[in-house]
Amino acid sequence: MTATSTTSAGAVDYSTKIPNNINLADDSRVLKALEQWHPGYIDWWMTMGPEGFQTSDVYLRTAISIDPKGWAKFDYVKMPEYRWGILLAPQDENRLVNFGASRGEKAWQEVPGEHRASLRRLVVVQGDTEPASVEQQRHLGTTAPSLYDMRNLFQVNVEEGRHLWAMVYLLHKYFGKDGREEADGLLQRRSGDADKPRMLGAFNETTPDWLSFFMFTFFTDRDGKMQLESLAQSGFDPMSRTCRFMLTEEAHHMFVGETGVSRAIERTCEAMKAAGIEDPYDIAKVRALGVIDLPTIQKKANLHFSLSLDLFGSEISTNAANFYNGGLKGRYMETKIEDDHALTTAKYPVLKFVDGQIRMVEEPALTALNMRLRDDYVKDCQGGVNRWNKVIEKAGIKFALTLPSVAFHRHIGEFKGVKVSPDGKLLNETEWAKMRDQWIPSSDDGAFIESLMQPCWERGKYAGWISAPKVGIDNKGGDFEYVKIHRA
Ligand code: BYC
Ligand code: FE
Ligand code: FE
Repeated sequence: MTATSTTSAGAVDYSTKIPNNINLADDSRVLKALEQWHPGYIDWWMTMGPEGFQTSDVYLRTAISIDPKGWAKFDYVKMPEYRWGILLAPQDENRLVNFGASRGEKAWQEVPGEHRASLRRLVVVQGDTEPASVEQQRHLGTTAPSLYDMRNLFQVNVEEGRHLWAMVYLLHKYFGKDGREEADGLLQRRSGDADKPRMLGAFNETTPDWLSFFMFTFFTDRDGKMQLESLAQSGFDPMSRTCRFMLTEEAHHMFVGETGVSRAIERTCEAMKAAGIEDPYDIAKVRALGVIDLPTIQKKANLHFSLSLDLFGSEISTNAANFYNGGLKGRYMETKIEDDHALTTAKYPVLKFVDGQIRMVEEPALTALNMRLRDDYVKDCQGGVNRWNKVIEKAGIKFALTLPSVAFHRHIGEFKGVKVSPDGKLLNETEWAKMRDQWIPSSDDGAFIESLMQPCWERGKYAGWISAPKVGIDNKGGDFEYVKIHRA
């Protein structure tokens, strides 16, 4: 890798311990703070990162520039030696605060005092999810269905690690002593820990198998995309710049999820066809083929969709209103929307639980911003589901995956505490208990999927429940040795 001493034209300086494109060498205070944080990070990575593969050589991409064209370089890397760095999209001198009460001001290069606590909160919540996902996924390497998939898992993991670095940089650079404390806290909480859990619900759930991993990267990384898109609108320019670069990495995570589920579906349909099974609900027969039946794939989608919806917070939120009014967190595609960007009088329809009924209610748009972002998210999810259904349709099988009602299986917001079916009907506890296992993976479903999770680490081979990808990574074939396994 060539080291560059300047950081012009988006190039990343790899000559320093912490690669960056922000002239960190000239900012000795922050450099020192990050160098002090680094060993704790490596410690965390070694104990909570991919278990059993820390000495393997993984064909990873590393960012060498933030130039949209050709920013990545591929090579074999041992994960603990991955060059996690600080990469920000270029600064635009003319950028403005584009929404809220300060609309029209020059974008802030420092944290406005009155927004300090809110901004720090947003940075910490965002930062907390990144290591959480690595922790959730740490056992998956052992059951990888191919070297290709294993490599994709590890690519996602190192990039989530870098996303943590991105938020830690903001904390160290802009939030002083309490920023440093928060940065340390990010290495102390643990996904699923009873005493020190991660901050948001979905990040304390387990990711027990590869279908869950693909659903997670499809549904939950997509929440990541939506949240980063709204933070990329921030009037606090360093936040915007760092999120903009993170979004370029996020695209690959969602690709891994969408194609992973798609390949599982494809393999199931193919096996059903070959065995002459027409009925997708003939679950015993389908499972006997060693593939995941489509109704179980639907259940996994129901689970991960509902958990991910919880990540948007309450439908009606004064936090969201304050974040927007303060110019800290915008809407998806904020600058493309044609309105006053202040939302002082606008209304927005919100699905609520009122008088024992599920109803659409007009609410002030400002407090309904979580709902709005969630609506944009649901649309984005639907596109992927439609592409999955094309695979099923092409195989000539009569089955379609659907997104459940947004009121189904919720733990945050309007619908927490009520039982609702995937098609949006209110249920009593008895009705719910009777149907639950038809809608959300049961322990039997989990055990069946687990039985399929046999490692398949031979070059060019794929586990029986998933088809080979259409194309490899970096123009390599499906039989490329994406991971050279040296077990620790
Ligand atoms: N679990 O006003 P409310 C990603 C709390 S994923 C637990 O309704 P608000 C990634 C809330 O904090 C993207 N607690 O919500 C993906 C608040 O507590 P306080 C991560 C929750 O504040 C895959 C209270 O309930 N980024 O990047 O409008 C792999 C009332 O909250 C939850 C972000 O989330 C929950 N689900 O919105 C790797 C962006 N929901 O303050 C990475 C930054 C709410 O009263 N975060 N609460 O103690 C935010 O914008 C907001 O914090 C939220 C919540 C959207 C999460
Ligand atoms: Fe991330
Ligand atoms: Fe991600």
